[in-house]
Amino acid sequence: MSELKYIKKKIYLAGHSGMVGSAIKRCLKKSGYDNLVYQSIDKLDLIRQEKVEEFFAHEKPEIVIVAAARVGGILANNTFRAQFIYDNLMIESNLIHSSYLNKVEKLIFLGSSCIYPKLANQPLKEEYLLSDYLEYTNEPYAVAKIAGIKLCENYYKQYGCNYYSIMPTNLYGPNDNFDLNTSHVLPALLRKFHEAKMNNKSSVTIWGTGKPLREFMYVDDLAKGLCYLMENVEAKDLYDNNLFFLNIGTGKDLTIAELAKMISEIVGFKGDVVYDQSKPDGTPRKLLDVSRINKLGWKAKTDLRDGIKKTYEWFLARNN
Ligand code: GFB
Repeated sequence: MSELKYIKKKIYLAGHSGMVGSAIKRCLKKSGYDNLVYQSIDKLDLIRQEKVEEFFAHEKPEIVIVAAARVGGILANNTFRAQFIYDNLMIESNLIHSSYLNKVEKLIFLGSSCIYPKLANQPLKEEYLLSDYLEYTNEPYAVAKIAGIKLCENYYKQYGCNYYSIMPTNLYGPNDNFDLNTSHVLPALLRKFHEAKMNNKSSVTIWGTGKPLREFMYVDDLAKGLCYLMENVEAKDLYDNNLFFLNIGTGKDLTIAELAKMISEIVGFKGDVVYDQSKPDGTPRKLLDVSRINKLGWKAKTDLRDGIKKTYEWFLARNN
């Protein structure tokens, strides 16, 4: 007999082709969950309520993981502001409500550490949610993600649904987006330093002042954490203890300038770094307090330098 209580359940993984979803898919398959369903966006547009309802009525999943979202780095968030709020509100509302209508047994919703107030005390404890104003560059995305947390919480409170949210820190790894206009900082810097080295450039330009602090977690760690929580933590374990979601991160951060140094060493770029201060810094710091998830028995394992090396290998294999 298997020790995993959900091993036979039909799991619908929304967002299976993105960086996060594909890591969760790898982890579930490796752990032996083989009753997975997923659907590509051309077959199922999660923004369309009717389509999502039809899909759920037909597939009848027992567990739902919400890794589908419109995501991007600081510039994409600040530019496509309407799309970031609309798409994310629609996707999560459709998935959570359809789960309720179809009696899904368990749902885990993935948010982001940008839900916290811009100037909150550090490290960010779960209870700091909604205690002050948000960072402007990603306010639309953050408001949508906060709505997702509140959907889960209140579907539990009113209907008893076993739904809860986890808030990952900044993630990186295989299948990340390396488009310089829409990506997050870590893949952007890997690509910039790599291309500068290949083209014998004397400098690389990075955005902002280099002073903001960020925490980065390898996406396979997030996937392992999610699989662990799926098996071991139920909604009532959180809500009955006045916890409305769980942070998931490494608990360590570094400045963007330090990150740039680390990436330039890994890539082998020897030139200078130039700061383009016309670009925004975003929030000064967002380090998650991970003591709650650690107490529940889970810790991130991958060292940042090792994770960046693996990501660079993946990038090279795709780009050579
Ligand atoms: O990763 P990133 O785009 O997003 O930027 P956030 C982090 C920091 O890196 C900012 C700086 O201070 C950027 O100015 N940076 C330096 C760069 N060079 C670059 C570059 O070439 N590209 C990028 N993208 N940044 C996002 C949120 O915030 O993080 C989302 O907008 C989400 O909502 C996500 O929460 C995890 O960490 O500032």
